[in-house]
Amino acid sequence: MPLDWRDISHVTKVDPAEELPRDLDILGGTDLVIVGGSDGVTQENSLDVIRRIKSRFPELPVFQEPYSSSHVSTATVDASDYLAVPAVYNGDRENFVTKHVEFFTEIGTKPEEIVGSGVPVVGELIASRGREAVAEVSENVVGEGYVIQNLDSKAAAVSGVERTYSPDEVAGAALATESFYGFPIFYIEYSGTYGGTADVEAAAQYLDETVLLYGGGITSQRQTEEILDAGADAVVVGDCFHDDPERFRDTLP
Ligand code: 1GP
Repeated sequence: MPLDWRDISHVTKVDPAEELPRDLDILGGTDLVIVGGSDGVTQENSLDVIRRIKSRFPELPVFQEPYSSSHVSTATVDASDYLAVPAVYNGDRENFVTKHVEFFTEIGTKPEEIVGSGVPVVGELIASRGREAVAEVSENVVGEGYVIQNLDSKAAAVSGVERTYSPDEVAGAALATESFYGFPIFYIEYSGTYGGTADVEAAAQYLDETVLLYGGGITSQRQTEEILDAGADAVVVGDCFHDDPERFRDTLP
């Protein structure tokens, strides 16, 4: 599914390890869903959530954002539109290099070497459907350059983040994304707390081709508008969707 980011200003992050609100209709106003969390995520709960959202809103783009390749299966790849893979600038080496090389090593491994080797997911895909399927998966992987700015968040803990970036460093990471690494998305992550506009403004000045996402602590339309006015292409709303579905409607622009 080709995406036009000009149509996307509100993204909902759905955590497959958490309860979904009883009434999924509240997703009617959002422009994209990212399925992912930082704790308790499995292949099974990811697939269940992706399917439930797709069966209610077949046209709504759904990204799966795993923190481990063990969350990904042939079925989750088929059910979602893109696989969004975070590369955490201020995380440890595991979360900027190691995981990704391992993942693409799985993708590139020859079928005969994979069958029976216990290599998860991608091996299964190659063995069952050939290399075209592998090319398809590779094309659907979207890299996200991430900066995690809330040290108390689970996201920081699982990514080995020990230090947040200053606005100048956020700007540097944004410029590196746009001009050097080439990830299509730059994501400022304040998961669980509202970070305000300083980092968004710092990053936005350097981003032209790259989509700028901000997530963290959004519970009102005023905050959504503030972040969009500061230069983000879209806000990402997570906790409020699970914790206060009525209030969630108010985060829509
Ligand atoms: C989390 O950026 C998202 O990955 C959204 O943050 O849960 O604080 O809304 P919240």
